Formats: sequence, C-alpha cells, structure tokens
Amino acid sequence: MFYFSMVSSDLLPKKSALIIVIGFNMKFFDLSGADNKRFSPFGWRIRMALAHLGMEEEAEVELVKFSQKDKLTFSGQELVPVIKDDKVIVYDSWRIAEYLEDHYANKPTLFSSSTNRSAERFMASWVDSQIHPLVAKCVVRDILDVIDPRDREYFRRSREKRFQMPLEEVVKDREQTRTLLKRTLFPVRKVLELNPFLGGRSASFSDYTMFGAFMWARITSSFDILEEDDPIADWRERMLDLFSGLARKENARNL
Ligand SMILES: N[C@@H](CCC(=O)N[C@@H](CS)C(=O)NCC(=O)O)C(=O)O
Repeated sequence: MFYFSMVSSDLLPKKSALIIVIGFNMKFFDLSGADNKRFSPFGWRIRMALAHLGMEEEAEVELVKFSQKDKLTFSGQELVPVIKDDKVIVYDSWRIAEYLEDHYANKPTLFSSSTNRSAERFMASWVDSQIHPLVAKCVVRDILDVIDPRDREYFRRSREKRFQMPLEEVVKDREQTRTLLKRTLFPVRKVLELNPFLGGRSASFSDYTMFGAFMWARITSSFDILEEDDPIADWRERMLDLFSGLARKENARNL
C-alpha cells in the first residue's frame, strides 16, 4: 500500500524532502496481557520508534500472549517484538531500530545527531542490563495480575527460575530497590539538566529505550518507580505527551 507522508519541520528527515511517497506493509508483533494490555518495555521502544517515523498507526499490530508463541514461529525465535516488513523479518528491539533507521532513510532519524549510533547502542544495553533488573524487582509480582490468567503459571515459573525465589520475595523490599534505581539513574538526570530529551532537543531511540522501562512499570503496577520529586518525572511526562499522547492513552495501572 502507498501513503503520502508530510514531514514535519522539527523532525528533520535524513534526506531533505518535503513530501515523500513511501510504501510499506508492516506487521508489528507485540506482547499483550489480559484486555490487550501492551506492557512490554521492548515493545514500547518499537511502538514509539514507529510513531517517531510516522508509521505507528499504519503498521498492523498482532498481539501475542505468553501462551501464543506459535504466532512467532515464522521468526525462528520466541521473543517479541518482531516486525515483518513485507518479506523482511526482524526481531530484537535494537536490530529493529537499526533496520528502521537504515531502511526508511527518508524518515526522521531515530538516532540523535547529538549522540550517534554507538551512544544509542550504549543506552539500550545499559537499560537492558542495569535498569530493567531493578524495575523488574519493583513490579514483577504485579505483572501476574495484568496478564492473561492462562499465562500466569508459565510467567511465575519462568520468572521465579530467573530470580531463584518466589515473586513475592523479589518485590518485598521495593522501596529500597527504588532508592538504588534512583542512584543508578544519575547519568540520566545529568543529561536532562542540559536538554529536554536524552537525544537532545527532541527525542531519539535512547528516550524510547529508557521510556519502555517506565511504561512497563506504569501499565503493570501501581507502584511508582520514581520518587515524587525526581526530575526524571518531568521527562516522563514529556514522553507521555509525544505523538498526541500515544503512551498516555494506554491504561496505566494506577489510574
Ligand atoms: N533482546 C530482546 C528482548 C526481548 C524480550 O525479552 N521480550 C520479552 C517481552 S518483554 C518476551 O518476549 N518474553 C517472552 C517470554 O518471556 O516468554 C529485544 O531487545 O527485543
């Protein structure tokens, strides 16, 4: 299918063009809980990235529950997100971001010009290895309540194996975990002192990477992973406002 797309002036395309014609036939496989709740931090990275490119609404979404991995057989692995762009299959959120950046070269760049691809890669890997484990220690028990009841036994078993303890034990000291998270987020606060977004004056994939962790918590738990006075909360509000409030429209657990 072919679409006409207007390019806004604040998000400069990689190649200058005012009106471009692009065609795509994309399917986006994203994780879902009960009531089609989309809470995957990796899924949010790609959802925001697609919105950044102006492709979120047109991409066809296929929701995948933990017990529906057969929907992903075509991709040769079992994790979401996955995109199928016509005949091209890409999985892993970082590889998807690179694919979108390289393949849709006439769209606004996902990788900030004030950083570069390795800095964006650093952020994705830092969030995966340092931030996600702490967020998980705050909300993993609550996820059980928002997933399909048929997925609960699998979820508890697989996550308790990972943490080597009951989920209730994992989250028991979550106020302390939040304090550790606050300390770990120190570099994020330093960047946000200079700019409204991690990508600089506008959001880049680094913002979507970090924001995915916040959406994961927001949708699954009423426990706020930020303390009230944390300046990162202002950035989170800005992110919730992007793309006509795309992320804000998704039901938060505490609202
Ligand atoms: N490195 C992958 C990680 C993807 C991942 O862990 N996805 C989770 C959802 S948040 C998943 O599909 N889990 C399925 C399961 O645990 O069975 C990426 O960046 O996309």
